Order: sequence, then C-alpha cells, then structure tokens
Amino acid sequence: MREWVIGAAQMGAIQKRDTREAVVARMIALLDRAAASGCDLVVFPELALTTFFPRWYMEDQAEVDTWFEREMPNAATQPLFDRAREHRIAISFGYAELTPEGRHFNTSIVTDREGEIVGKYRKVHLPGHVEYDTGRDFQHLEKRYFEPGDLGFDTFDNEGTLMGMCICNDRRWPETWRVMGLQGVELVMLGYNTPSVNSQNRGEGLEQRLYHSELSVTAGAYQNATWAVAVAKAGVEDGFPLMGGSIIVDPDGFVVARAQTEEDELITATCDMERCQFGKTTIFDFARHRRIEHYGRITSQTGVERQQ
Ligand code: CDT
Repeated sequence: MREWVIGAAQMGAIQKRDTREAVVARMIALLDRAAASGCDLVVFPELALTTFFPRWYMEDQAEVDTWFEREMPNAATQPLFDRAREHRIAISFGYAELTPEGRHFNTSIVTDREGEIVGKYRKVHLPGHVEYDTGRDFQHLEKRYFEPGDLGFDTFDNEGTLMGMCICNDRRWPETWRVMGLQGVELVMLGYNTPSVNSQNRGEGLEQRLYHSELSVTAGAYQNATWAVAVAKAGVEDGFPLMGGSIIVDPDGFVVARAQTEEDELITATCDMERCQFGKTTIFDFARHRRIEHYGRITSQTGVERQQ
C-alpha cells in the first residue's frame, strides 16, 4: 500500500488517578473518529496509556512497576487492538515495557491493519536524570526508570511501506533520522510528552518549545525525504503542563496538518509514499553524495573534543 490516510491522534492530559481502561476508551473514541475520516493508520503519543510518570520521584520499585506493561496487547489494551482490527486501521502507540527478564524500556509498537504487531522500538535517547534534582522546577526521571533501548532504529515493511519509529527526545537528534534514512525509511512515527516550559530555564516558554519540536521534525523529514508524524500528549497533568503541536510533515519538510488544541484531537493527511522518491533520488541520494570518510566522529565520539 503506497497511499495512506494517516491520523495523528493527539491526546490531552492523563492524570495519575486515571485508569488504563479509561485511557483506552479515549483512544478508541479517537480511533472511531479516524475510521470516519477514512484513516488507514493512527499514531498515538509516547507513554499513551498513563500519565507522564517520570516526573514523579519514586524509590519503591514495586510502585514504579505499576506504570509498566508486562505484555502487549494485555487485558487493558486488547479492546484497542480489537477495534483497530474491526476498522482495518494500523496503530502505533507508546507504553512503558517491563520484559519477562525484568528490563524496563520506553517502547512503541506499530501494527498492520490486521492488528498484528509488525514493529517495535525502544527509546534510545533518554533525557533527564537519575536522582532527585533540587535544581529543577520539576523532575524528569527517565534515566532512573528506563534503560536505553537495545533495538536500534529499525525500519519495518508494513504492507509495502517502510516505516520507522522514534520517541520524543530522539526527534532532536539528527542521527536518529539518518540511521532510518539510510534504510530508505518512508514514514517516521513518533510520540512525545514535552513539558511546556524548560524545567532548567523558566524563560524558555511554549513558543520556543513548539518551535524546537517542529524544527527537529521538519528537518528530519526533509533531510531524509520521508513523511513524519509527531504526536503529543498535551494538557495539564496533575498541575504540570505538556505542550501540544502535533504535526504531519511531508518529505519536503512542510507541515501538512497541525493540531490546534491541547486536548484529544485528531488531525489527518493523505500521504503518498511515492513522494519520497524525488528527494531520495536527487539532493538526498545518499549513495551519490554522502562523504563517510569525514563522518568518523559521529560514531567514535560522544562529547565535544576541541582541536587545539
Ligand atoms: N519525553 C521526553 O523525552 N521529553 C523531552 C523533554 C526533555 S526535558 C528533560 C523532550 O525532548 O521533549
């Protein structure tokens, strides 16, 4: 399938007290709206099933584990998979994954239109910190609760379209996009939970935060000639605001649909995968133009090393 009607299902706030069942009911309502709009694929946010729990400091691992899913689908999410299959809509969403071996990941999956999981991704770039940080206005403890993903940035053939995923902070790193671009990716799906203010710089407000998100996604899409769908969990969660700004971006880097609210909201676009071909065969024809002899630092070095 080369032409997909894609829905970005932005979600409003999820409070700590909200159950998985209540959240899944909201996701199903968005899915029904997507079916009415003719969608073939719907993308939901990062950690779509719960509040953004990494803002809360916890020491008790049993309490931490209550935010994680031990299998997917499970009893709470099975109705979402069932409805997606009924509508013949592929879905992608993020959740906290606890593996049988006891490993913790910030994960997303994508299904085909039969409701079968055809791709899984585990977040690589984990922002934030491990210990309680008194210097911040609020906590961001992803490095405490998750380990870095171990699956790389794979791409998945989903009914004839090459799809890839990344999660939130990953979108700010050009390497994320290029590793998928080098596999010929045609659609990058990502969800995010981005605070509306910078916890370490009160002066950086919503407008700048939205700009940096859009800049990252539009640049990633353009420079790799791929469609991109970036979907927020937004709104005020237990007093902590998350930004909206969900977008669908074409392979030329232009925004073709943009959310207007910070609530549950569906935006859609018809995405022809053949449109990736022009960029991939001209200015971003990697085989002809890349000069890997100058890129060694990208994989041999993390921090800055100044040349004297
Ligand atoms: N969820 C997530 O990755 N959020 C980050 C916030 C970084 S602030 C520590 C983001 O890049 O949007």
